[in-house]
Amino acid sequence: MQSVKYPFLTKEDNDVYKALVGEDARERDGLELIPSENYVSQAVHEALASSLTNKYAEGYPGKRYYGGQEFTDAVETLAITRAKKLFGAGYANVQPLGGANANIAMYFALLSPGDTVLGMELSHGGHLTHGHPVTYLTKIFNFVRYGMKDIETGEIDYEEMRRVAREVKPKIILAGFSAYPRELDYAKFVEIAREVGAIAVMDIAHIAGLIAGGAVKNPFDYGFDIMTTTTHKTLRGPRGGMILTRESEDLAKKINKSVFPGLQGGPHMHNIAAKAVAFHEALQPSFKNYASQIIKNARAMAEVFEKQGARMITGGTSNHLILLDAHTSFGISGGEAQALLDRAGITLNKNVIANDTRKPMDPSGIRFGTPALTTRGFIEDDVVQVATLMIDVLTGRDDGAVARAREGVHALARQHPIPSSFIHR
Ligand code: DSN
Repeated sequence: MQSVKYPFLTKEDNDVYKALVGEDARERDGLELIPSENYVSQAVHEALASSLTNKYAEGYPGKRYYGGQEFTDAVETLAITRAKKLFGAGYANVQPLGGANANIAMYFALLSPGDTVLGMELSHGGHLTHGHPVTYLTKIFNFVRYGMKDIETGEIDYEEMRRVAREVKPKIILAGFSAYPRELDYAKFVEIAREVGAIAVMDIAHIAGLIAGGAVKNPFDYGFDIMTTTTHKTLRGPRGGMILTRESEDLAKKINKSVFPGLQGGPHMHNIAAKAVAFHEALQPSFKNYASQIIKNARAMAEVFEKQGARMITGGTSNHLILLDAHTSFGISGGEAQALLDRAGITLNKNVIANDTRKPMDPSGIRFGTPALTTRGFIEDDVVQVATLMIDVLTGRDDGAVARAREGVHALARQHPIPSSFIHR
């Protein structure tokens, strides 16, 4: 029997109810290719809906400002212990409300106003919180850039990075990205950081699940000092952030002070409970298969676009995402490609590419990936069909092409329902 979703909302707030069932249907009937999105498990949903949302818990386990902390301490300690095990970390702070908060707390823990951070050029795949001029961070800290030497292969210009690092003496060398499809040379980053006396930090938000599942390298194994992350992307947890410290107790203490009371107030304990659940799931052997299948699927999609002669930034992918130059490949902007595919039930996002000739609000690129489809059980043959449907839409571009693709999308969605343990009830 079909369980009744939202039994109280149907009676008490029909407007919100309608929006929620609409989103449920969108997620169920369409194909989610935004590479930073995923489906959380029923167990994670249950933790998110728990009574811990009612509780204030400023402080850390065993050291809180308010009473009644028996169960908040239990879930936060579980989340910390599991996070440390997943990533081989000495210390974990699981309280950041998101990836931006995690990065801001990390900067304020390690820097004084005016200090320099050497981070990845944003149009080469970096992130807003790595020092985009629209963020307040640039009013306080000085951000300088490294980038790719060769956009067609994705090779980072490490020698230029070393030269700039020697010149500007950054306090932090920041690795990590939100739109870069290759692995970084972690040993090189650490070597340069040590040479100039910088702290090596990696923002692993996009690939945290791939690291946890052993499908890509772990920057801690190469000597990175700190890793920041979100918990809701490939790691498949609730929305939120986390900061991991490899071994320095001194750095970990600074991070804790910076998160609370420096930046945030009461931690969202229902969310921390959900993080603990997600970390438990990521520690299971099946998560390794999930992580490696994400990459196999992304590669299979890239091969289809390669055969089509499409231009992918860095020439393909070694992780979960593909950054495709829609303008060169199909003669349309990233925004037009996103809108066309949206109509067919395929969700992805327009994205700036390196040396983009178009404006950020309607850039040349589209960014897509396989974490959410892989949770639905898609394997290589299935994602090849998705890529083919995408090409049909991007080359056809008329109502007929969109309608035909929409049928194909619905058929694939029906063949791969969101697993029952991942449906929100
Ligand atoms: N918004 C995230 C992404 O899509 O990559 C990064 O913050």
